[in-house]
Amino acid sequence: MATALNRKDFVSDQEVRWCPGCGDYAILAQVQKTMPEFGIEPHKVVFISGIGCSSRFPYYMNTYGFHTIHGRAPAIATGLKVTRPDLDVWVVTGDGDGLSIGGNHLIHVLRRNVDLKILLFNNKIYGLTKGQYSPTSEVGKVTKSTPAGSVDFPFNPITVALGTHATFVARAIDVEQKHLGEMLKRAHQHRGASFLEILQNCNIFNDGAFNDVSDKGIKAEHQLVLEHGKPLIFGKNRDKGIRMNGMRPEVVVLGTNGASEKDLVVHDESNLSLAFMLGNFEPPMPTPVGVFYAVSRPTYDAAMNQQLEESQAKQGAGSLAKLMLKGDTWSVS
Ligand SMILES: Cc1ncc(C[n+]2csc(CCOP(=O)(O)OP(=O)(O)O)c2C)c(N)n1
Ligand code: SF4
Repeated sequence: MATALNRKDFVSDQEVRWCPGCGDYAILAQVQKTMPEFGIEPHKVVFISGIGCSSRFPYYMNTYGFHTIHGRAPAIATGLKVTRPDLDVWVVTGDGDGLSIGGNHLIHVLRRNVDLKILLFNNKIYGLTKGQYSPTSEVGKVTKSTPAGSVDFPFNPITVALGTHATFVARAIDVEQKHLGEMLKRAHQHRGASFLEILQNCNIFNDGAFNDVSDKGIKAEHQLVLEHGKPLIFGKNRDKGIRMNGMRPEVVVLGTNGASEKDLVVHDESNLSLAFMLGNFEPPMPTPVGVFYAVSRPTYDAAMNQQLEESQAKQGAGSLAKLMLKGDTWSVS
């Protein structure tokens, strides 16, 4: 009988080189802790990243991995998954890597529904290049590259993913270890492109960007944990909820002004309109975490391999040499 895997099986011998206190450590620790539960041996797992602090992730996993080019991890991961569907392929990217230089690649990998698990570490800043504003930084962000404040309107990773009709879209927080573990499991269970945004603290260049949802003292008042089939309730005393006022969501305090639990919106992971509504929540609305949207659709890799098999069954195995020499050929001297 095979021995059960444990966390150590996924820890590499590389020295971890992130700044002390970086949120990336917590994410790494949780991935290494959760991975053994999937029952997949490390040599069947591949982590593929682009460029950024977050993209150093593959070095620290005792799995196969590629540290590839800026923003292009989705393209490389697609090629690998299509040719080796037996592998468990993960993509690790940052908000700059995934939404700026790699924005095009990210939206298409989600639209195609390639069976990849995509972890986007969102620290709302470029960490590796020393703190320039990123596509998720808020308007007015003062950085070395925007001394008078950024005038860019930011991207929202969740609604970007939903806009591609991605089949699994979720959000977790670096320091919420148990919840992050649950989200990693859900992302892994899903067949198709799973998109998990992880709010990550860059304590050097953007410290406290997510304090409202991660600070122990106040988070309960600002965090809305999404659970399928359950009403949208939050607050330290679980006394607040989300109710529709016509087409607009509003926060109500249960037990006041006639508001009761039965008036609240019930979360439904298969409802794209609801997912968009929740994805657009910004303070003073609570920040949703959990699975916004999860539906099933054929995957690109499976469809492509099926098409190849059918073509081969009809026409026999192909020959690249014959294909190259088909039609007019000429020699260049
Ligand atoms: C083609 C190219 N353009 C720009 C850069 C510079 N660069 C390296 S990482 C990075 C952004 C990283 O930010 P993010 O993805 O948010 O990752 P973090 O470092 O915050 O984890 C940039 C612009 C590069 N390496 N290559
Ligand atoms: S610069 Fe920020 S994101 Fe990069 S390792 Fe340091 S704390 Fe982490």
